[in-house]
Amino acid sequence: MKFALIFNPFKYKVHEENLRVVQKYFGMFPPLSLAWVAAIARDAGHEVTIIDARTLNLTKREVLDRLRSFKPDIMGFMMTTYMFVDTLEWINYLKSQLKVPVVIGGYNLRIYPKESISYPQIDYGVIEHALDTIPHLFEALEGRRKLEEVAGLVYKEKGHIKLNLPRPVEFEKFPNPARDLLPNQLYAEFPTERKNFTVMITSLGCPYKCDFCEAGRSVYNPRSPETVVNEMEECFYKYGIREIDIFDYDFTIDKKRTIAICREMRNRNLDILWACRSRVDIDPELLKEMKEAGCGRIYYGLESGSQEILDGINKGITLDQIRKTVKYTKELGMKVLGFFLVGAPGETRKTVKKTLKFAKELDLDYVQFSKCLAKPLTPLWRRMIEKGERDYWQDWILAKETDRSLPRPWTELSNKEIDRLARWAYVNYHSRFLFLLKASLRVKSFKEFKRKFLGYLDMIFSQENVSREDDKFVAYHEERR
Ligand code: B12
Repeated sequence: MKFALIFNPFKYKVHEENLRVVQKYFGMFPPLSLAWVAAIARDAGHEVTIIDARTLNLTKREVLDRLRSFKPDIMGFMMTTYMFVDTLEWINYLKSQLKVPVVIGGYNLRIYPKESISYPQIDYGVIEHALDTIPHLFEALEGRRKLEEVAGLVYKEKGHIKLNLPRPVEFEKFPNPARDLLPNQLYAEFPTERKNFTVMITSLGCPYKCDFCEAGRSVYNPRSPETVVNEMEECFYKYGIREIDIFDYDFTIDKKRTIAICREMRNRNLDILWACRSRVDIDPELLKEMKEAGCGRIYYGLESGSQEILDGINKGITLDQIRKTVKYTKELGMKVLGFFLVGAPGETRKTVKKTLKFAKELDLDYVQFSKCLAKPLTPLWRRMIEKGERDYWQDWILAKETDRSLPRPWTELSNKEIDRLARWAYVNYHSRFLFLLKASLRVKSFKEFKRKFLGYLDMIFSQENVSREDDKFVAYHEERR
């Protein structure tokens, strides 16, 4: 089979957790999910291409031209809940022109599989992982298997939607993502310092139980240290990659595994600058190992400067742990980014002020103030559904809802106030003479300077007080400026 995977650009949404300026400067990232799917399909003997229309800045028409010359038997798209309509619009257009079957996959399929394929232009959906489902689906399309034998597939038969339950997979068995099909030289993230840059996933799932996160209590499914470092080595030698952001929910969950990865990176002498996400209840010994292996940046989920808020969201950390870990990370010479929530359960103006003060006291290199949201699968969302509220996200997928700011019954703050407070926190945090001076002195290239400076200017001068739609939204792309 000839399989074309398309990654479409997406707009800013009022219902999402980030402010528009953050979404705009967040970065150009490789469509990693599609690169996994491509590698899986190729290992099963199929011919695959990935068109990263977002990064290559391609119009629908240009993608169509590329597809016409590739002549796919089937097209594939990754769908998230939030950007579902953007991807659907691309599917509508390409399917109307090419008339080949469409298969979709991605996190949203785990939540709303039947709703997602209820559209006539979508033929198949992969509910969880593609590892066995895609090879088996293609066997079925070639007449060597029946559709009802394809585990993890949602499909249509005589006007009815059928769902075959997925089987658990071992992440260790996945081939490395097919980065050879991606324009690796074009990716960059707001804080990146080197090129080429990529993102990596070394484990699936997270055992913690934070109320605002959709990944909590999911099965932790790690790849072995050897497999992880093999992938890094492949990135280094084959794709000229010099900086990697490890996007695992928490890279440091298993201390032994993380240490083994760090030591193996050092054994193989890989000059890679890397970053990862972690909780603050991390062992100092592990932090030292990470620094020695080239870790330059850690993203900590700090969430709030108020202990009551931290306890209320089930975060299981203390302000004191945050202070100690951030201090030690900085002493070791690693940069620290703090993720904070605005509008968490019990939030007031006073607690937001406390959070901003705390962030300043910690003197973080980067901060992110996200609006707390009842995202699908989060405990916050589950509780709203249990109380009998309509599921906005399900309605959104079914096109019964529009993009709008969602209720937050857990705080006295209105949505408008939350928007304003998040904006105020960003502006206030960044507009300090010493912070700006330090940030400017650390910049390593003109491109990095430009990206950060433009981001700052946009944040100060063109950020709206209350989130609104933006029909002209285009994510920042340093190669296009
Ligand atoms: C890297 C990444 C990105 C990258 C690249 C996009 C991508 N997914 O490739 C960037 C930064 C661009 C990105 C953007 C966004 N992302 Co993102 N991203 C991730 C991340 C961290 C890793 C993806 C990954 O490789 N996982 C490992 C692989 C093995 O698992 P997988 O992605 O689920 O893919 C498997 C299956 O789902 C399936 N599959 C996936 N796609 C497809 C497509 C086809 C055709 C088929 C057959 C199968 C299939 O097969 C894959 C292999 O088994 C995940 C979190 C995570 N840890 O997974 C979030 C995640 C997927 N993103 C998420 C979100 C919210 C977004 C954004 C909306 C964020 C934003 N506000 O801008 C955008 C939307 C992008 C879009 N086009 O719609 C959510 C989705 C939640 C949801 N309910 O849909 C996740 C789950 C994070 C989270 N917990 O909130 N993301």
